[in-house]
Amino acid sequence: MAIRILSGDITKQHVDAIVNAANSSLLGGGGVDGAIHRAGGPAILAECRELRRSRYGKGLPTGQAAATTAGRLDAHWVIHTVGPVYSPDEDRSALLASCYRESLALADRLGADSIAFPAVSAGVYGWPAASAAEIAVGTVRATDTNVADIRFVLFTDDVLAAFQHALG
Ligand code: AR6
Repeated sequence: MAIRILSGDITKQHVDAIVNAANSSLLGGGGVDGAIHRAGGPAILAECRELRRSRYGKGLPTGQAAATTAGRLDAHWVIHTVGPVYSPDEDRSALLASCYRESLALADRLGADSIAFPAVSAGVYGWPAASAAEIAVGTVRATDTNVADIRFVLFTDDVLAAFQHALG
C-alpha cells in the first residue's frame, strides 16, 4: 500500500474511487461536495437520491460511507462519507477515523485499486488541520486494505502542510 499527499483539486484525479466529504442528506453542498457534483454532473445526485429512498431514509449517518457512480469524473465511483462537525467540547475523533476506515472497506468491496481522499471535516465542519491530518493518515496506515494506491488530495496550503507533517 502506497500513501501519497498531493496538492490540488480532487475532481481532477484519475482513480477508481474519489471520496466526497458529504453531509447526511447526500443532496450536495459546498466545498469539495459542491465541486464533485459540479464536475461529475447530475448522475451522481440522481444516485444519491436513490440511496436516500432505498437505504438511508434518515440520511447517511456520520462516520459511514456509501458509493455512487462518478458520472463524468475520471473515476468509477464516488464514495460519499459524512465527517463529524468539530466540537471543542466532545471528542469526535472516532467518527472521523470511521470515515476513512468505512471508505476503505467499501472500496475493497467494490474492488477499487486506487482511491483519493479529501481532508474530511477540515473545511466547513471546522476540524483543525493538524488533528484532521493525524487522524486521516493514522487511520489509513492502520487499516488493512487491498487498495494499493491511496492519495490525499489537499486544496489549501495549511491542510497540505498538516498532511505532509502527519505522513512524516
Ligand atoms: N478538491 C480537494 N479538496 C477540496 C476541494 C476540491 N475541489 N474543495 C474543497 N476542498 P469541506 P467538510 C477541501 O468544507 O469540512 C459541504 O457543504 C477544503 O479546503 O468541503 O467535511 C458538505 O455538503 C477542506 O480542506 O468538507 C457538508 O455540508 C476539505 O476539502 C460540509 O461541507 C473539506 O472541506 C462538510 O464539511
